[in-house]
Amino acid sequence: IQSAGRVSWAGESKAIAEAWRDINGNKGKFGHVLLVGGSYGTFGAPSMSSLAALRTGAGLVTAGVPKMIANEVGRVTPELMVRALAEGDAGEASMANLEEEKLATLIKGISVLAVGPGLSTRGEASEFARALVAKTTMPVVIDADALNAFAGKTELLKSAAAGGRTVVLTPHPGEMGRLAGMTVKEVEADRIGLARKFATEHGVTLVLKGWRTLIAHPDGSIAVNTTGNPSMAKGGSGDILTGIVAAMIAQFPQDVARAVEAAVYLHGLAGDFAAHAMDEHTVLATDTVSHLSDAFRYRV
Ligand code: NPW
Ligand code: AMP
Ligand code: MG
Repeated sequence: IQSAGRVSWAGESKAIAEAWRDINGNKGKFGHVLLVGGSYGTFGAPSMSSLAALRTGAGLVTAGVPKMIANEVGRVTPELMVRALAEGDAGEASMANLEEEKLATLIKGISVLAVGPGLSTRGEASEFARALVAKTTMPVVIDADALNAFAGKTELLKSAAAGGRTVVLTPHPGEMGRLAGMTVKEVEADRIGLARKFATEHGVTLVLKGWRTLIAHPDGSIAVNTTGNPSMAKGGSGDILTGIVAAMIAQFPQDVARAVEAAVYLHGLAGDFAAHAMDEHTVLATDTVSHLSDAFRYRV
């Protein structure tokens, strides 16, 4: 780490989440997250992302998911609003959602977009993800299958970030490899170098997940996360991180770098509290959400 130039600890940014919420605040002041994802068979992913976004403090959260799974996703918690998306034959989001009027309705009032969890790569889903990112201008968090949609097409990410738009990518090493056209082994060989290069060349914030998740900013600065444990090496953990990242950006749009670092730190810390209260084997990703309160309250 020392040989890689200046790095900081993600935990230093947690202070951003320690201040009281504005006493005059209302739900309109804490941002409206739109979580777009899900497909037949993976309704859990957008459900978990949405739940995490609500538990992190976003004012409003809407899940935009294929019609076939909309009711199911809505049942994760009644606070969640749901928009049914037009779908293809295999229950995946289709290009029809990007017709001008439909898109305008979908993104009305939205302050942060998160796209990818459970989206699938079937039918038009990948084209839909790319076009959704291209046709919108609010801060965007790109995860899971929406990252796969940009594999070998990363110049589109660069265009999306041009002009200073906040673009946050949250790949695990497998997704990072697909994005950058490398093997997982090559990704792991120099995580700091790769993350910094990708973030600066594309003008994006890159969250390279795993043990000791890295957060690389467009200016080349890097933060290392120290929280998290193997109880989180289970399906759903990343989907939950996506919701936390989006909700932190929604609440702290003026300081995206610290918002993303704090999100990664809180996610891991909630996982640490869950593992302590339960057992590394038994913790589920949703248990991590249940321990977010402990993470927010924790003072170093
Ligand atoms: P291998 O096997 O080592 O070659 P995928 P996904 C690699 C949704 N989900 N270190 C590894 O490759 C997601 O949101 C839905 C090294 C592994 O086999 C997505 O939309 C759930 N390598 C979709 O499913 C719960 C690593 O990548 C491969 C690595 C697919 O996402 C589950 C797997 O990655 C899931 O979140 C690491 N740390 N991590 C639901 N309940 O609805 C991964 N790899 O093929 O991108 O599949 O991550 O499961
Ligand atoms: P995903 O593969 O998209 O579900 O993301 C997995 C999430 O769990 C990421 O935030 C990882 O950083 C975290 N995670 C997985 N395994 C570990 C581990 N062994 N130690 C710390 N964090 C982990
Ligand atoms: Mg994932």
